[in-house]
Amino acid sequence: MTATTEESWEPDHGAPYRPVPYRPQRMEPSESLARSAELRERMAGRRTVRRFSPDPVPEQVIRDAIACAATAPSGAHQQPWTFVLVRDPEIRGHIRAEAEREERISYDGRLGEEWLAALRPLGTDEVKTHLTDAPALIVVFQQRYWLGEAGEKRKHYYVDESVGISVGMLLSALHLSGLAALVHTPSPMRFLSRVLDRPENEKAFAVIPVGYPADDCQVPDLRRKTLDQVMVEV
Ligand code: IYR
Repeated sequence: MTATTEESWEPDHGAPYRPVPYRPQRMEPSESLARSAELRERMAGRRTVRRFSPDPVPEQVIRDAIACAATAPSGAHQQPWTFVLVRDPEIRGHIRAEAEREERISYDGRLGEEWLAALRPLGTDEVKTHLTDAPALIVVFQQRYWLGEAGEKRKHYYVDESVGISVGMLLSALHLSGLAALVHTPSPMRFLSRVLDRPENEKAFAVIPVGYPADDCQVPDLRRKTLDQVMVEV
């Protein structure tokens, strides 16, 4: 399959959309069932990885995953996201140093005892080797508002929801393409705007190291809630 050719998009404030037909071919229920069962199993195999191999990953796979994430629905179709792909080892080192500085303060008590207790089973700490081991970081920014070239501002709606959905789609795309990832949320994340030189309307949402698990990678022996525990039928 060839890559989709894309036309660039700019917000056209207030202009109505032209309705166009949407009639995807309906899938046979048996085919749907085969696909949903396979997807369910593949998604159940996704694990958050904290120990990455430095081996490079095919850059196009990451680009495709970001393109998938950018198909997410968003409030008023404002698409309030920017995905910054960082491969440069020096910048990753810089991000790691700044993240660890903040995390050290967090783990030394800023999080509070209840939060630290909730994290203890996972064994996370302030050492963030994944930021320099993984060959790529995707730093996701939320566009808190739209900023025009002349400095005009417009509200964006449901930004947290929209960007959260797109990150979920990003993680699914990465996993289904064979790459491991971690959602890292150094807190506070303001340093990322400075290090990555992002405009004032953007706020960091998460840092997502991407790569292959290290050969000696281990993950916690955790279990997920069952379908019965998460789903209620009325
Ligand atoms: N942001 C910190 C702490 C942390 C918080 C939660 I909630 C986690 O699920 C994992 C970690 C860190 O990245 O270590």
